[in-house]
Amino acid sequence: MPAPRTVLLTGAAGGLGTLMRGLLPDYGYELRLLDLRPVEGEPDAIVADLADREAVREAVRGVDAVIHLAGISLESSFEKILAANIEGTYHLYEAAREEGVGRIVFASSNHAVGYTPYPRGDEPLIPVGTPRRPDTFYGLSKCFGEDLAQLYWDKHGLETVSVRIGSCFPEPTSVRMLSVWMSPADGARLFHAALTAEGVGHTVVHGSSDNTRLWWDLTSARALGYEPQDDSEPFAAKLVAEQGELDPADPAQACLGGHFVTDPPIWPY
Ligand code: NAI
Ligand code: 15L
Repeated sequence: MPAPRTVLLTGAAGGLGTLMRGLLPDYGYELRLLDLRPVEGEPDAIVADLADREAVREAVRGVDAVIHLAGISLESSFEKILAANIEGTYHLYEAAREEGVGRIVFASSNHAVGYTPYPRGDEPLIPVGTPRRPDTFYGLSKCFGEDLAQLYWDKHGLETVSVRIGSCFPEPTSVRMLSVWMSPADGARLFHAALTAEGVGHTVVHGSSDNTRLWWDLTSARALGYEPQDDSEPFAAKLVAEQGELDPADPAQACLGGHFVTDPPIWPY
């Protein structure tokens, strides 16, 4: 696949979309933007709902690849998740297939496997092939997205890198996030690797920085050429002083997905 240049960024008005709008142009990409909401300072952004199949098809027409961030990014009702994350992602894949787009980078989430206990002591890092254990309807929708990606690769030759993102924010804000944090700069490095690596088929990778307290294995991400440069540890002393170390005896602090495993999820996480 020739290196992509024009990339559709869905969810461009959101937190991660805003960070990536700032960082990805430095890698030489021309971004086409889409969101349900207007994108501040971007009058040319496409304002459309993923429910609008014609608009989605028009949005993907002529792009080399898609970074798919749009959707509901926390737990919600099943009906809302169904429309935005499940049907919406299906509409995007159908549009990409119809328009001959070669690759999608799909924003999956740690919450697809959120009930997985994080490693204790010397236990091995969580492998990317760990069984799915969604912690919410939201996490379930990310399992669907990963399986949809596999189907479209096997059946239609449309490639995807599914990035199970940990927590991509300017700084980690909880002790849990120290283990799953992906700095925005590392996020851009990983998305760039996912867009340019050869022959990815459908590859699932963990999305985080090279954190001292890392919980999961980054081998498949590194195999794409991703070389994380950041580590959350400089934020650790302050967060641990404020919040204490995680208590694995507390169900809300025992798993990869943190408070998402509780019913209902406890915010903040
Ligand atoms: P966000 O909630 O800030 O942004 C999501 C954007 O999608 C919003 O601007 C929203 O308007 C748009 N959107 C929602 N429904 C839509 C629809 N039906 N049609 C078109 N646009 C729609 O979320 P954030 O943090 O930027 O996350 C982006 C993606 O990455 C999400 O898919 C999220 O699940 C995933 N992710 C993010 C993580 C993070 O740490 N930020 C961690 C794991 C996954
Ligand atoms: C996610 O999947 C969410 O989209 C994001 O807002 C954070 O909650 C992140 O996971 C996390 O687990 O910290």
